[in-house]
Amino acid sequence: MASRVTLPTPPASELFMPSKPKLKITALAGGVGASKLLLGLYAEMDPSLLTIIVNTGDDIVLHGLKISPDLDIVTYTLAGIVDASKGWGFRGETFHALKRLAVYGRPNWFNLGDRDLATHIHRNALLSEGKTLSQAADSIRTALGVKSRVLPMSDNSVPTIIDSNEGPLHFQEYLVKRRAEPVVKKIRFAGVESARPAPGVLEAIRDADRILICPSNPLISIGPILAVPGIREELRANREKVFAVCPIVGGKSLKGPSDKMLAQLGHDSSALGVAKLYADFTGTFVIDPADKSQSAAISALGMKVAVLPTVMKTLAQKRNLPCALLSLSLPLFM
Ligand code: FO1
Repeated sequence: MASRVTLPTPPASELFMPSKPKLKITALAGGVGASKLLLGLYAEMDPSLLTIIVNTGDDIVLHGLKISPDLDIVTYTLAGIVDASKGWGFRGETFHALKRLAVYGRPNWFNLGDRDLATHIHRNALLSEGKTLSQAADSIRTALGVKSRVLPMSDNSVPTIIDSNEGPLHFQEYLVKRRAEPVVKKIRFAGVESARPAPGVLEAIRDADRILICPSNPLISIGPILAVPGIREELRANREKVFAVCPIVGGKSLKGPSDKMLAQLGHDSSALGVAKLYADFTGTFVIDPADKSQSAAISALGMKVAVLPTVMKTLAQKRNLPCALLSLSLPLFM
């Protein structure tokens, strides 16, 4: 029977763990929305026990180069080189190459920095030599000193297409070029029916002690991962181990246009609305104290509810949530 668990927020000093927990964690992640939590986990656990399964629906080909924004955002964040104010790209980046590309009449709405371009050139060189996207992602994270495994959801191309009031748009055109202004009518993951999970993805879910769904956009960050045949089924089979952190607090997105997109597609823009999308594969749904009043309705969906501060602005908040997610013992939620 589902039960509600309200956890007091211990001061950060009490959450510092004497030794790092030896739990194998597998996280499902988009880009910017997931990064703060991933960085906290990376610091608070043995990072070699962390595997991150990343959305690649955002991938796009520009200037003949395959760009994988979420893989790069996660990798740059954990490598400590991301531009923290934007959440993507390199810190201290320059854009000389992009300006030169514009001289040739090439589109420059997607801000590819000079340092970032080296990543895309390297990835493309590997792909053209016959390597897979997984192998390219592993080469990049290893070279940048990231100790956790970073897996694309699939080695197959599965672009997220937004059917909007302006017609079909690639997700990056919708988000970056059109600044999420078009009205979303439908979201498609092109070719997903024949896509396969990347090597290691299903095993990472199966073998994990705990599976975390990061506070990423449920529709266009977590949604594409769940749509790859086999992944949602594997999560369902391991439901008791799945902890999903809600990306909506007080009806608003922690990051990006999740709230607007949920509403435009007829979902509730609330913790309960997200819980309904995750109920079939989530054991414990983590909500912020601001949404405590929705606990009973979420429990009624068959999930346990943990109430934890999910907004991560201060240093203490950035440590508290990952520490709490690592130290919650499963029996507490039975
Ligand atoms: N987001 C923007 O809002 N504007 C950009 O020009 C932009 C460029 C960019 C370049 C490389 C990269 O890895 C990410 C980039 N992003 C940019 C972020 C990205 O498009 C989205 O935040 C993610 O796809 C959503 O997770």
